[in-house]
Amino acid sequence: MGSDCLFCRIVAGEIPATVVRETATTLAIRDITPKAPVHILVIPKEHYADVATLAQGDPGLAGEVLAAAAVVADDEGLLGDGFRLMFNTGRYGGQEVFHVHAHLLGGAPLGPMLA
Ligand code: DGP
Repeated sequence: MGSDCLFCRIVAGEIPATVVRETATTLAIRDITPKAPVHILVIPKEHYADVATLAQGDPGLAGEVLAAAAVVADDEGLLGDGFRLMFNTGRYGGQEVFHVHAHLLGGAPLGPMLA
């Protein structure tokens, strides 16, 4: 994808971000508009538009995103009280950035999902 994609540009180092974890295939960054005390985005470095495209195109990489999210949740001290991991997908899902990213949210009670 490249220059048109915000998260590809963050992966490339062209746009700054607060990186909390990096692997060969994934990057975890703090969300610029956090909706919880901990709000981190976990993305594959390779461009996939959304989680369905990623899971169908490279299920192994999808697993690496989940594994990275679990490590970050542990690093952030979220495993005891729990956290929310979610992928907004497509227009009805409220997705705004079309480079797949898992939202890792925690650090306070989040309430019911569809309140
Ligand atoms: P979504 O609606 O699921 O596509 O969420 C996109 C998220 O990306 C939203 O929570 C705000 C975040 N975001 C947007 N622009 C930037 C940016 O430049 N840097 C970082 N770190 N996060 C961003």
